[in-house]
Amino acid sequence: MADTVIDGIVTCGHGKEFIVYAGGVQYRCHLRKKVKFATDQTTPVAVGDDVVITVIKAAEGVIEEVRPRRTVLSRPAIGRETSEHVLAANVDSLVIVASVAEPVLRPGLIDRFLIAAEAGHLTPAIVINKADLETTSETEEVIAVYRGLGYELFVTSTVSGIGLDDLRRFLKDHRSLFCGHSGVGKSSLLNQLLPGISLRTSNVSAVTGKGRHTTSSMELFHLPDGGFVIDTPGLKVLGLWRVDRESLASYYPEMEAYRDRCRFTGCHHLAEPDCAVKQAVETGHITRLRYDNYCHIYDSLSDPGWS
Ligand SMILES: Nc1nc2c(ncn2[C@@H]2O[C@H](COP(=O)(O)OP(=O)(O)OP(=O)(O)O)[C@@H](O)[C@H]2O)c(=O)[nH]1
Ligand SMILES: [Mg+2]
Ligand SMILES: [Zn+2]
Repeated sequence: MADTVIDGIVTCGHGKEFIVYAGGVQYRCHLRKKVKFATDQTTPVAVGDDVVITVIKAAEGVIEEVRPRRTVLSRPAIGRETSEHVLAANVDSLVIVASVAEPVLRPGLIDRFLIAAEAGHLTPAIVINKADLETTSETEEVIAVYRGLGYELFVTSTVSGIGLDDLRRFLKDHRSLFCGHSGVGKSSLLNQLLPGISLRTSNVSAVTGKGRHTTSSMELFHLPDGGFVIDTPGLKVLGLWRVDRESLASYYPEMEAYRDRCRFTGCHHLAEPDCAVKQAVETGHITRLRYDNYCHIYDSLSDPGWS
């Protein structure tokens, strides 16, 4: 009997083994050698990849081919910065989750995810979760700044239920990936947004105020009306793939608008004299919050060992 060859989507990966969902069935698959060595990336197959598999047993197969990726969420491979690590493929929306408190809101990570989304052709959205906790003026500022820049931003709480209907509507028919620090409530949100799933969640440590890295690997969940959502383990930092000091400002649209008015072409908007961007920060046309994030990320890009 001829082998059955079918199309599927990678929903989960553990070491050399991948789960591929095809025609309503989950297949445990390994990779054909030619797929493994087809690229110089550390991730020849990523969650979200459209693949072709040969079925070898009832629920077992071999990945024969990876279809071209429409979008990628990438970072430099840890310990091998010249190699691309594709965190997920073919995702339309990157849902960047932060929380009002526990853990504290760090807008620097939001910017890193916004940059990675743009670089990989994903549309970003921001979720500020745990709205039931006491909100500080810094949090209010973050919400105002990103809304002011035109980003879709949802304020949510899995405790009070605020914002969940809007977020559910946003996810409908989309392919989304939830990302952010550990403990911000990514899995808790998905438990409420997706019918019939029950992901493990756990408390933020009272001692460190940090999440406990409860989710340990990525997992893809289909939505009832089409599309999917991927839950991911919390990240402390996100290294930026193919973003360097020269190109960083191009990811800050509000800074790009002033670039031609700087005295020097190729101005980095740091110590240079007559910098229109710095003047715009002084006059409040560019927010200090975003400019500071830019400066921090710029500094981090100097260290070749950084990831
Ligand atoms: N007060 C409050 N607590 C929440 C809310 N959402 C989640 N939590 C709590 O926050 C803690 C962490 O939630 P998780 O869903 O495990 O967080 P996560 O982002 O998936 O964390 P990792 O899997 O480690 O990346 C749990 O104790 C949740 O009950 C919320 O809206 N308000
Ligand atoms: Mg989780
Ligand atoms: Zn400048």
